[in-house]
Amino acid sequence: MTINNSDASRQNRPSGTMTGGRALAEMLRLSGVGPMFGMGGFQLLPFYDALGQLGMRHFLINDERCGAFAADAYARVTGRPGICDGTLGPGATNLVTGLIESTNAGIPIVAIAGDTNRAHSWKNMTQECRQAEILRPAVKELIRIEQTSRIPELTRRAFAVATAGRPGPVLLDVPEDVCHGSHDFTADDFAIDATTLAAPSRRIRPDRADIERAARLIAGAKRPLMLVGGGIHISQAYAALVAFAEAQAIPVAHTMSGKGSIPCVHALNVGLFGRYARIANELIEASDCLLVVGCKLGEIATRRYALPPAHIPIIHLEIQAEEIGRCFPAAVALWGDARAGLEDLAEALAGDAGAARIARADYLGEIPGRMAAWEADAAPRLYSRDRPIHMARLCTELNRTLPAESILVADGGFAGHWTGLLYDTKIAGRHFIPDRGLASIGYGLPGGIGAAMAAPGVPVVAITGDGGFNMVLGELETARRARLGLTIVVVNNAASGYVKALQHAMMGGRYQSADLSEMDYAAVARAMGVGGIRVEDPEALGPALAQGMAEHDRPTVVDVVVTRDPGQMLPAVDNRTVEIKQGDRVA
Ligand SMILES: Cc1ncc(C[n+]2csc(CCOP(=O)(O)OP(=O)(O)O)c2C)c(N)n1
Ligand SMILES: [Mg+2]
Repeated sequence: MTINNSDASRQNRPSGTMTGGRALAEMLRLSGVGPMFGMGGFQLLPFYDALGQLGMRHFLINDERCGAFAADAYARVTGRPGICDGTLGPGATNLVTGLIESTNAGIPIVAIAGDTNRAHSWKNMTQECRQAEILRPAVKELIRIEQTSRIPELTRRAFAVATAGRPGPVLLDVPEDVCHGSHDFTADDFAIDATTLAAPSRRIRPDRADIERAARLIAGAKRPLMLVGGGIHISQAYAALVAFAEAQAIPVAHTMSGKGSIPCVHALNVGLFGRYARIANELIEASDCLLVVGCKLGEIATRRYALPPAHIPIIHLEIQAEEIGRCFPAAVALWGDARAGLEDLAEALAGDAGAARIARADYLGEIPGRMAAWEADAAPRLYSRDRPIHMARLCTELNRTLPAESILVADGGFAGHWTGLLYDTKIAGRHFIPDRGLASIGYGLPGGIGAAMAAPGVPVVAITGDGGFNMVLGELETARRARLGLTIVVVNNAASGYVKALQHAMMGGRYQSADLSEMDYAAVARAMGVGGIRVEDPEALGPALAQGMAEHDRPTVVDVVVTRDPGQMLPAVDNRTVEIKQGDRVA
């Protein structure tokens, strides 16, 4: 452990008698955390009081789930653990959905839950529930703090776990008496391990012999292809990825989480693969070697495990050893950090790079033609003048209007799938943030709040379905109070659209519990004291987005009236050609 023993850090450390809540706040202060999101209660009162006294930024959220979502997005943008909290019982259980998102997506979080006073636990205390058992499988690690004196040590441990290996959320479960109780601390108690304050805290390199085997396989491949996921972002392997791809002339396809691993506009980026794709699925079928990096090869990425074909050898570079071979056998398993592994592969293949580029020139030469054919086919939708507005046109306008450094946060419904397929990031990095860990609807707005706080001065746009927006509407109040210049695009189809589209495709158009009221979310926004623009004409999209992004201290809702036709909702290039066989999941 590298304890930060610099003079500045030592002088900053508190000492003396203080409450557990104060000690927790002091540890977070010394750890340099960003804004925190939560809703208070009796158990954590000393913690809240200390936050105020220490001048730390903490935002009251209207639903703890949204606090967890906001912390998740904050962590994705900064790489530093996001912080959220909830009171015992309902506060703690409301955190579950958000924390599972972070667990599944590998995002570092330190979450805090108050718990009952142990002098009275299990006597029907108000709001008491078996929260530790409920939360334990939702997080990477749950740490129950049993002694006030151990708060600094166990907070240090929470950061260490959150940022090590595959990052994830850690829940500190703090009984009321531990938080309210006092202890005489020394300055040394408040040591900080500076190496654990951002993920990844440590990098492990794949085994040398495995790198050599992988390098031989790649060297012999005529049509190698990289399939990358969110692990590139977690590892911040951007430079290593683009350098390797360019040196070896290997195209890159990505999952929704992996978008932005290399810029979407890069010549080697062949777009999304899996359930929805431009040309990447065809390239997978025709490949003779797949290098999978930081990607779980889960259901959506593999069209429910139908891709890739079994005969194509897979090299799987992954930080979590047991994920390798879980869904598809790996010809070569590379256990390690994405950046380190790509650097090692590049080095192992450096001598052959020139010859590889010449040998693969024709292969790479296919890509522009394939992309152009795809785009010609998709053009009527990408540039559609339809009213209600076509989703593809909305994506085109996002591509035209959002500047390179902006961040698009995409909610779990169609908003995420359409933009996953059609939104183009212009630079590498976390400029597209979908909640694919658990794919809950309702992430868009609170995720936008977290991202906007993480990147002040950068335009942040959150795109969400009307159903997802309804779920978390109260957070518009949070965004207003926080004076965030966040733009929220509501995909207003007056429906739980994904469900409706599936019922259209698979249930003969019998719609059940799939319709929402016709609403004017711009008017709702204005009534809540924030900006609201209703857009029904596709030509008005660009100016509305620009107006939203020009606001710096209040949010703007851009309510976009999109198609109500469930036959036009699925993000395939051509919705009319969906073929359904018994038992198929078409989308
Ligand atoms: C919490 C949660 N409940 C249910 C679902 C299943 N689901 C996926 S998309 C979708 C439709 C959501 O409607 P909306 O947010 O309006 O998006 P649309 O599909 O209409 O664009 C639903 C219900 C989910 N992803 N998350
Ligand atoms: Mg909808």
